[in-house]
Amino acid sequence: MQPERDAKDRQLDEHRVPLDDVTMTTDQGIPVDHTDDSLKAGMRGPTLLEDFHFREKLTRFDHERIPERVVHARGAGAYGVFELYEPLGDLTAAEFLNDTSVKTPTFVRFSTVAGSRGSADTVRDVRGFATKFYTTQGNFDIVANNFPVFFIQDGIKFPDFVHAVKPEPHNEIPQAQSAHDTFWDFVQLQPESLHMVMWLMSDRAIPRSYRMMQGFGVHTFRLVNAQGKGTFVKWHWRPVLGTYSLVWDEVLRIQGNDPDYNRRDLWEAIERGAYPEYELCVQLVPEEREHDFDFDLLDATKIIPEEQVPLRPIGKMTLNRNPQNFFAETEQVAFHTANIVPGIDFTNDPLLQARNFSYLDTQLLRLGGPNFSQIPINRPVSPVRNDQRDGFHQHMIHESRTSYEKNSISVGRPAAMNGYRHYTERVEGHKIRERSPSFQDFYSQATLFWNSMADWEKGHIVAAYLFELGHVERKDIKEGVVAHLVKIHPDLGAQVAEGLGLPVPEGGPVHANASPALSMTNQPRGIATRKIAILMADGADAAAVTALRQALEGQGAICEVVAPAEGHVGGLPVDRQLSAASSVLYDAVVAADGAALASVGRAVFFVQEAFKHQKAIGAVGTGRQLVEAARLPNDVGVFVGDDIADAFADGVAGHRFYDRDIFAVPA
Ligand code: HDE
Repeated sequence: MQPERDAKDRQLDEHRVPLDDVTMTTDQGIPVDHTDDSLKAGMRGPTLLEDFHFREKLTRFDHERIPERVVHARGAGAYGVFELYEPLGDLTAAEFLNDTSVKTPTFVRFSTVAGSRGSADTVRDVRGFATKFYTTQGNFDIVANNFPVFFIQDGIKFPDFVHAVKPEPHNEIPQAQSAHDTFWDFVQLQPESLHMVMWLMSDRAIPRSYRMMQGFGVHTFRLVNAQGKGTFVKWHWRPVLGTYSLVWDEVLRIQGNDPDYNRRDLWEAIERGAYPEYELCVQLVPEEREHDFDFDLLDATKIIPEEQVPLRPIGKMTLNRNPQNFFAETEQVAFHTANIVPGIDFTNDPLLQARNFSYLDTQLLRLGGPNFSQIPINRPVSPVRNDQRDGFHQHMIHESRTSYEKNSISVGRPAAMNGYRHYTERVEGHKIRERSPSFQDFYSQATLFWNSMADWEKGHIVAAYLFELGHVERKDIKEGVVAHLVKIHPDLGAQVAEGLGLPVPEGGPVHANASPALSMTNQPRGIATRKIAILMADGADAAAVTALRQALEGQGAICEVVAPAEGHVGGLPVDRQLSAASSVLYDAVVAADGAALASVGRAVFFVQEAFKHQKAIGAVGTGRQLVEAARLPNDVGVFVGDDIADAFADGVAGHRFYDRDIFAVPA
C-alpha cells in the first residue's frame, strides 16, 4: 500500500523533473540533436570552442562534486511520518507535540562518522541518526547518534577529536577506522572519552541494520510549556524491531561482500513495504531535580540510567518512502541542532552550544552559501517570510519594495510577533576557560556500562580492544590506555593487558552499579524482516521447504532460495546463485539439500561460516547431509528434522547462539 502523500511530498512535486520521452536539451533549454561527437574542424580536426553543448556538458561534469561532510560523510536517507500518541501540553507548547491528529512529515539520514562518502557501511563506528521534522511551526531537527554519550564534553575539543580519529594526515591511512595510533593517543590523554569508547568497542558500533538500532539526542534539552515552565528532556529513538548487531569477524567479510550493506538493507525494506518504525521516547527531569544526580545533566559523556528515569514513549516515526535522487535529497539535506520550534529549547551543555554554531557554519561552505534552506529537501512546509535577502543561488522573488524593519512604507509586511521565545533563565558567573568540577568523573559510567553487559558482550568488548590496540604501533599509547581500563574494571584491564603482552597495572576499587537496559540481551526480539538463506539443489524436498518457508514468512521473515544456478530448483524460483551469495548477508541458514551440495565446497563453507557467526542453522530433508559434511564441532543452535519451524524461528529471534563454542571452527 502506498503511504499517504503528506505536505512535504506535495511540496517536492514543484521540484521533481520527470525524464520520460523528452528531447534532450542544454541547460538553456535548447534542443540537442547529437551528443556523441564534438564539433570539429574537419573529420580529424581540433574541437571548436563554439561547441556550446560540448563545453557546457564538460563544465557541468567538472563541477558535479561538492565537499563531503567533514564528519558523517557516508549516509543513507528516507522519508517518514511522525505520529504523536497523546497531547503533551503540560510539558511543551510545540504544536506537533500537542495535536494527535497531525502527521508530521520527516526525513532521516543515517550515517557513519569517520569514513569518507565511499567508505564501507559496516565499520566499527558511531552511527548518526538525524531526523528533520517538517512541522507546522518550521523545521525541528533531532541530530542524534546511536550511542547516548559522546567522546568529549566541550565542543572546543571537537576538531582535536576528529583529527585524531580521521586517517592520519601524513599518509591518509586508515580509512574509516579507529584502530590507529592517533585515535588511541587521544583516548589515553583525554579520559572523558572513556565511556563513549566502551560503547565504541561494544557491538553497538556494528549494527545489524539502521532499522534495528536505537537513537539518542545525547544532550539534555528543555521542553517549555505555554506558561513558560521548563522540563529537562533527553530524546531517545527505540526501534520497534529491536536492537541487533553484527559480530566483528562477520563485518570484515561483509565489507567485501556488500560495502553498501546497511544502505541497501534500508532501501530494500522500504521498497518491500516493511517500513522501519521507531518510537520516540523521552526521559523527563523536572527542573527542581536538576542536581539530584551524581553526574551533571550538562555533561554529554553521561547517561541518565533508564532505571533512574524511565523512558516515556510519546509517538512513533514510520519510514515509508525512499528518496528519488541521492544527491538532491540525502546529500543536500542540512541538519542543525539549533533548528528548534517554540516549546523546545537548549541547555547550557557546552557541547551542544558548540554544535549550535557548527552546523550552520558547515552548511554555508558545503552547500555553497546562505540560501541552502531553499534547497527542496531543506525547505520547511511552513511559510518562510523575512527580510533576509540575496546571496548566491537565491531562488525566491521577494515582492516587497522594502526589506528592513521597522518601516512605514510596506503595509502588511512580515512583522515579528507570537514567535519563538527563548526560555528565561537566570545566568551569572565569571568569564572563565575551565571545566566544571561536576564534569570530572571519567570512570563511573564506563564501569556502569561494563557491569551491565552480558558475558558475551564483555567478551566482544575485550576482543575489540585487542583488535584496535593491536593496530597501534607505540607501546606507550597501549600502556596508557590499559592504565585507564583497569580503573574502569580490573577484569577488563587485565584481559586487555594480557592479550597485549603488557604487565597488568594497579587498578582501584570500582562500584558494582549496573543498568540492565544497556545490554542488548534485554532488548525486544523477533524474526520480522530477518533474512534466511535456504540452500537448495535439485535433490531438495520442495514440500518440506515450502512448509518451513510459509511458517517463517508468516512471522515476517524473508527467505531466499540460494542454489548452484539461477532459474528454478524443485519448482521454486532461485533468488541468488550460490557463487554470488555469502552466509554473512543472512541472519540464518537452512540446508535443504545435501545429496548434491554436501560435495560443493562453497555450500559447506556457507554452513560453517554461519555456524562460526553463531547463527541458527536448520536442516530439512537431505539437508542433514550438508550439515554433516560441515563437521560442526557441536550442535548448539542446529535444528535438524522436518518439524523444526518453531524451534528454528525461536533461534533466529534470539539472534545468535552466543554460548556456542566456535573456537575450533576454521571458517
Ligand atoms: Fe555532529 N556534526 N558535531 N554530532 N553530527 C556534523 O554537520 C559537530 C555531535 C551528528 O546526516 C556536521 O552537516 C560538533 C554529537 C550527526 O547530515 C558538523 C560537535 C552528535 C551528523 C558537526 C558534534 C552529533 C553530524 C558535519 C561537538 C550526536 C550528520 C556535516 C561539539 C548527538 C548529520 C554537517 C547528517 C554532522 C559538528 C558532536 C551527531 C561539522 C562541532 C554529540 C548525526 O557540523
